[in-house]
Amino acid sequence: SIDATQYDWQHFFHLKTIYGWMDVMAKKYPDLLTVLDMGKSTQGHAIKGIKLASKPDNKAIFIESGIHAREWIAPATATYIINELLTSQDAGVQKLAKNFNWIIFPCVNPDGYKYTFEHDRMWRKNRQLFGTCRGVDLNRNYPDHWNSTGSSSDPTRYDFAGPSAGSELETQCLLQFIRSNVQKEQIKTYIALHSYSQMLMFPYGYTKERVSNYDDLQEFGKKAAAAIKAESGRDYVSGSLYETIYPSSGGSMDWAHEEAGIPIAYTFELRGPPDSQDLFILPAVEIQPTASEAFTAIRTIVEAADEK
Ligand code: ING
Ligand code: ZN
Repeated sequence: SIDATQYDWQHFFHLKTIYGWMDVMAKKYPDLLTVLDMGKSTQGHAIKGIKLASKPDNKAIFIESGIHAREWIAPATATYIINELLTSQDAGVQKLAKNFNWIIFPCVNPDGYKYTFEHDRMWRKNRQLFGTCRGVDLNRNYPDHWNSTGSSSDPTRYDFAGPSAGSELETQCLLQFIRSNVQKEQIKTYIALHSYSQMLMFPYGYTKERVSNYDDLQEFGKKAAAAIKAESGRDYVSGSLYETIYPSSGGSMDWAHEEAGIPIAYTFELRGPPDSQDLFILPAVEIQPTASEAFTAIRTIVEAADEK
């Protein structure tokens, strides 16, 4: 275990270290950064995040990561983004930090994340008990067309939607946080980080019908993919989740767009490893370039939407 002051983007870190690092940064930047707590997980871990606010009346961008435990690159990317917003010398990044508020929760499934460090690297779900097995896929548990496609009613499955819509404490924490802050904080952009597949996806996941702002979301997504290509040479595909990866319902992004009314909503699938053994196990040397290109994509989307 390492000291939170030695946090970096060459290693993956335990939940405790990520939370410790956020506390260290909040102490270092007291005028800009506040540590937030959206409530407790099934096993009683706090779901902590940060708010970076230069001006109280800025519009806000919300970023959620780690809903799937084994996708370690997602929380690492979220902390990278926080760090860039606070420390970058790039004038464009400084402008984004000044003109938008950022609410970032790196680990919205803390029980699962902890479990992947201590017991099973490939665990995906939360750790809720169902008889002899465990876990709800939190990205199938949201109350929007819940369990209608691409999810399962079987608790032994990796994509178990849960016993009912919004049944899980982790889901309820996020629902309640967004519901009570979406207007107050003017949250206009919602980003969920996952791995792997190199995709920039927007609603819907549950149907092939097009969202009302499909053309805008496709345009911003294509611009973001082009910006990544220019930065790292990597190919990211942009499109609706349904047409890009696979139909699935009950995801956080569909809910954020449909019920919370957040117009700009994306789920990113970040890099997988170069050799396809265990596709969720990305070598730590890939953190920096992966996080950097993800942040480039977010910048591109936010700037393109702002210009409209
Ligand atoms: N992919 C996502 C998953 O939950 C997704 C894709 C996103 C589905 C949003 C539904 C809603 O399966 C990974 N790799 O987790
Ligand atoms: Zn995922």
